[in-house]
Amino acid sequence: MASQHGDKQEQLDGVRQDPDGTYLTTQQGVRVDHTDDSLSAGARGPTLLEDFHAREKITHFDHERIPERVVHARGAGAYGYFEAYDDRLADYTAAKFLTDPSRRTPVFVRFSTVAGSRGSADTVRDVRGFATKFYTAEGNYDLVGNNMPVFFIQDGIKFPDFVHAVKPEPHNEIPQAQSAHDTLWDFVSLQPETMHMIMWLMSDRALPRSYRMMQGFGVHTFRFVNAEGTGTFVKFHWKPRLGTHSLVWEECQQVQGKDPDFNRRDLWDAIEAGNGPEWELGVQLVDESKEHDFDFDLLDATKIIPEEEVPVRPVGRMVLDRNPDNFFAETEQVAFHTANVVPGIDFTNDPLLQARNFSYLDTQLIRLGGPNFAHIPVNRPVAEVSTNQRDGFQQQRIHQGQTSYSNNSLGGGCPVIAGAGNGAFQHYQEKVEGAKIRQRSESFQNHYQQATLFWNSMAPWERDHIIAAFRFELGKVEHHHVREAAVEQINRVDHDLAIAVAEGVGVTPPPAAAGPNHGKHSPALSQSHSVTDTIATRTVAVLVSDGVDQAEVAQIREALAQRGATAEVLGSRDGSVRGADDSDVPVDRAINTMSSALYDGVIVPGGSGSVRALSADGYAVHFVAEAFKHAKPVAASDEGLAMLQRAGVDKVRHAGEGDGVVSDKGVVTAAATGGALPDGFMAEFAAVLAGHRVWNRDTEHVVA
Ligand code: HDE
Repeated sequence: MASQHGDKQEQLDGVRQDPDGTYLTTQQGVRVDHTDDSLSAGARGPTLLEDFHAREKITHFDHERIPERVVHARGAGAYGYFEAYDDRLADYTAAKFLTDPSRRTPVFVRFSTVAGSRGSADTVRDVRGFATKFYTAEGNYDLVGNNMPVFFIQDGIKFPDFVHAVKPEPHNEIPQAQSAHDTLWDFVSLQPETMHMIMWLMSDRALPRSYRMMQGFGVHTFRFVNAEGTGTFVKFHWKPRLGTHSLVWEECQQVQGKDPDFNRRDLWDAIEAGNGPEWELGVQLVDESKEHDFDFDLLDATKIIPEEEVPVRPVGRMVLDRNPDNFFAETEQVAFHTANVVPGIDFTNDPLLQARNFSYLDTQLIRLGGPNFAHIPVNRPVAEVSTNQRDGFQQQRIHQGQTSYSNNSLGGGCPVIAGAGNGAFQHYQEKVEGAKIRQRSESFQNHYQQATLFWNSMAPWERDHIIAAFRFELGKVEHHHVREAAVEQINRVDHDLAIAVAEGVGVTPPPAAAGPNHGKHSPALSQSHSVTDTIATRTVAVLVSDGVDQAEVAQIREALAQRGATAEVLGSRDGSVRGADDSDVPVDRAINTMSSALYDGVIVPGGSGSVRALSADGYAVHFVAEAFKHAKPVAASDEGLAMLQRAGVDKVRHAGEGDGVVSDKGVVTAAATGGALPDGFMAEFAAVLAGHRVWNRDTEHVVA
């Protein structure tokens, strides 16, 4: 039976519990008449042991916590579905969910940061996890990826070393959710295979504007296997419909205080508003005969296959459209595992992947308390499960019958063993030989070429951000020799980059390049080539006070709503302000509770009283100045132009009387509007907003 989107939700309906209309009971179902005072011997006397309700309530509370994930502890998840575009991949894989366009396969996706603990902030400089569980009709398939296509290390045996280095330092547990500290950079400078991933980590990819606006990658080279048993190497890519966009670092740091749940809230709100995010799944396919045709090893997870060499082939799309009902039950208890594969998808000998295939099952045993975690509702397949596995903590099934072994005659031979003809997983028959040794392959030794490729492929503004990131990170390193060693590694990536970093962190710049820059580019790596044709789901702040031109506010709201974006009216006070015509203009939030860092752009409408009040309000002035500094679209009309002057947004051209709409470096203005925004004002603002940020502003104004 083909699995449909609803199946997983129907299954979950069986365990969902709504307290509406119920009486409070104990875990045993006994109704309780009082839950505010313990049973005691006299109103001021000792509490009695026989108070079963108090004991149960406190005991359960005492045991509410489970270990957080050793990495990727902080995350947010949602349900949705995946559907393949067509059956063309059937030549390569027997995986039905990728080749049967009539199926809607349910999914659960969890996004995460890596280094921070469960209570840390969202907008840290870090890799983001992008893990997808496909509840296919043939069993669960987990694609446990990241938002960067490579990894820090090549062999899983180094993972504990790497994670110990990046996590808070062991003696004082400082710093939380930061890579800017001595142990990480000490590790990096002594482990050159990290350099490619370090370039990604120092880039804006580490600061996603939204989980909905980041790519996902399977990272490893996996193997497709078709119905005939023929293998093809495959790399998985997720591309977001809304484009790949990032915050700027200063903004991230502010958001950590103003709204530590920024990315989590954004995902939740978008789904609640019916704007379920969408990604396209793509694959890069490499014929087995071409395994050795590259200047890197396909089994090395610190390398990409440049998209210009092997194009990404679109396969299908995924939409997330339902938030979980309960964070702990679903998002916290979901258990991903790279070894959860279905017929048609298999592994390669990538030594990082091999270690992962051990680690994920192992970690669930401690995290979820025993071997029955697959019975937890979010982890349950929609495919039929029938094993001979029995007992264990928290067994949730009641297995009937006398037998729990194969082969048996007493149970009629059930469960029966399937063959290839009725859907059994067939391991790819790879021929392997070799001596038993501990040795990194020669073909894994080139650690810098793709780090340089990444650097070469960046737009000038992306390079500025990378330099600033290195300077920030190494600037936090206390040991001078660690800074020096890191700069020495950077010099092997690119000499100019090394000089720029060294100069910012008090290290003597390397006198010469460690080798020539190969000069190769891969345009697909730059975020400047991402989607810029939509403002759907963007949020724009509209600053108002008493006397604001109410008609302009209405026009702004309308124009943004038409394009799928939202205006949030921020007032000098909450509730409402008075319009120029004395009408009530509703306010969504008070300015002083928010920050420009939480918005994609800002507009100051006209109205002399309003602009006079805003110009005298430090929060409002700072709001505009900061949005400009963070390269965001800024717009003002009529008297609102004075606010731009006040905020120091004065080195761009502003509209004068009779100019109509002027747009200069993302600052959109119109003068003497007479209370109605001229045609084209909001269209121009929307066009700038669709570009996400205005990176060609004078760099002296823009923060990296
Ligand atoms: Fe993970 N990783 N990992 N990892 N990883 C975990 O599993 C591990 C690696 C990734 O939302 C853990 O259930 C080892 C690469 C994601 O629940 C653990 C190695 C990539 C998530 C683990 C790696 C990832 C995890 C911690 C090196 C990108 C979060 C809790 C051999 C392709 C999944 C858990 C979620 C989580 C081990 C490397 C992605 C300990 C040993 C490479 C997205 O099992």
